[in-house]
Amino acid sequence: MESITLDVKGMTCGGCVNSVKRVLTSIDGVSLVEVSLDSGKVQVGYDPARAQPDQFKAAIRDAGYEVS
Ligand code: 9UX
Repeated sequence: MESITLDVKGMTCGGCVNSVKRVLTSIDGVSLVEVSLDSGKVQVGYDPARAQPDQFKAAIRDAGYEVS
């Protein structure tokens, strides 16, 4: 498993955390999602043969949050 940590802006409550977790977990090849509401850090563990960080960023943006 590979892991990347993304900086996400715009999560303001537990519902936002759950939304981000849900969209990321639904991506094929993602095996771990940890979200910190306080820091905005989102750690994604994934199989690089099946998933790519660009997909994670697109999914987070589609859900309505900013990611750098
Ligand atoms: Mo909480 Mo986030 O009510 O879009 S779910 S602010």
